[in-house]
Amino acid sequence: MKTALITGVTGQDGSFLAEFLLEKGYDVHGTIRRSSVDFRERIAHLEGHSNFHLHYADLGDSMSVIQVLNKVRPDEIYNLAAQSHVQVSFDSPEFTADVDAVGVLRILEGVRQCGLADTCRIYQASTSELYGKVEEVPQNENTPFHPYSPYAVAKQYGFWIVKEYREAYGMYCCSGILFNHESERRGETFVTRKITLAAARIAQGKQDKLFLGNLSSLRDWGYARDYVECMWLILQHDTPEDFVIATGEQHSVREFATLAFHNVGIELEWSGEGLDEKGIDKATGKVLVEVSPDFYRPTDVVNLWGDPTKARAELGWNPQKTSFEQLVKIMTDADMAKVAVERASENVRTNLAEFLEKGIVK
Ligand code: NAP
Ligand code: F7E
Repeated sequence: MKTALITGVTGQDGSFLAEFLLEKGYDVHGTIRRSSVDFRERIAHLEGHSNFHLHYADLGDSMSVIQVLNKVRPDEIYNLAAQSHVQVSFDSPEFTADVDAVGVLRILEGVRQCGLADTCRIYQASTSELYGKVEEVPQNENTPFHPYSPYAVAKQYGFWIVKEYREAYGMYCCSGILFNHESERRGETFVTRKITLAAARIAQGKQDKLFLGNLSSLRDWGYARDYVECMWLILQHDTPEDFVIATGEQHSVREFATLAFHNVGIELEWSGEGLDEKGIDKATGKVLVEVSPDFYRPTDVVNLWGDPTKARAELGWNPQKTSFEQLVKIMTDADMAKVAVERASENVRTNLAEFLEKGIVK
């Protein structure tokens, strides 16, 4: 039985990867952080599984990293932990650099200090944000980097330090350059989930309007469940190499919103430009989507489009397993159900309060 350590197991990708590795028969260890509110929703269903174990560690704290490495002595490490929100990286650039850049070094050096350099394979969660202000479209493994946010600059250090440890010490460590991947477990402030949740709430009368930033931004969006398979495939490859993981298809934020609202029964039409652009409900004429400068970034990456040729050829990975339309449907269906459950429990609470007031229940 192989042993895997996943940093960032409570995140979107970490939770899918833990499920995937458990199904493959791995002993899976994940790192968690202490917080005043326990937020383990994405992995709650795995707790209690005999091959699933949690350990406290923070990528900003070398001692905790070394401690967990020594205890677990993994065959494979998936370093997914990061401050992963690009807009937040403009507000917390130093924290982002510490975790997303130096944190990677702490893992690599920790592996060496614990005498695991010859046996342990390391996957680093790299990102299409490295291409940033893109120098070529679509982007592949040879496209030059031009990081365009504090997040991307930190991840660029992570990418190069992994390459350095591979070349300097012959370690099996590599980066997956993953393009945006989404799911029903995506954090609620990333644009896709923000849209599907708002569409569901608007359709069920729980929200009036959605405010977004740059509607013309283009992304290559895939399904996170498909992408974690690739992380594993990268570590099973004969030689440690870096791979672009993407669908090879590109869509705008506006297209994503149009489709998400369509899925909840609302047809949007767009009118105006820039900050004045609005998404209007064709049936009622009501403005449902507006643009707010609050969601614009000091520098924004607007043209990401990946070329997954190498991953398809060398890893046998299928980049088109889940289509864009299926992805948006999975997310809108899940959010419609979530909002319906929330409404039902609100109704139960309201009815109970009314019954208590009227003395119907005591
Ligand atoms: P996510 O949902 O934001 O999860 C991030 C994880 O990192 C969480 O488990 C978080 O723990 C943990 N974390 C944050 N700071 C930490 C620290 N100082 N020490 C230890 N753990 C820490 O991100 P994701 O979407 O799953 O992405 C996974 C990785 O892939 C990230 O490195 C991200 O940058 C990268 N990536 C993501 C995408 C994408 O489209 N999703 C694309 C390319 C690359 P808490 O739950 O305690 O906050
Ligand atoms: O933004 C635009 C925004 O925050 C996508 C992370 O997983 O993928 C993710 O980073 C685009 C940007 O993701 C809103 O300006 C418009 O152009 O969903 P996002 P991201 O910045 O691409 C990469 C690959 C990672 O590595 C990251 O970890 O959408 N946009 N309006 C908006 N974005 C947000 N968040 N909110 C809006 O209202």
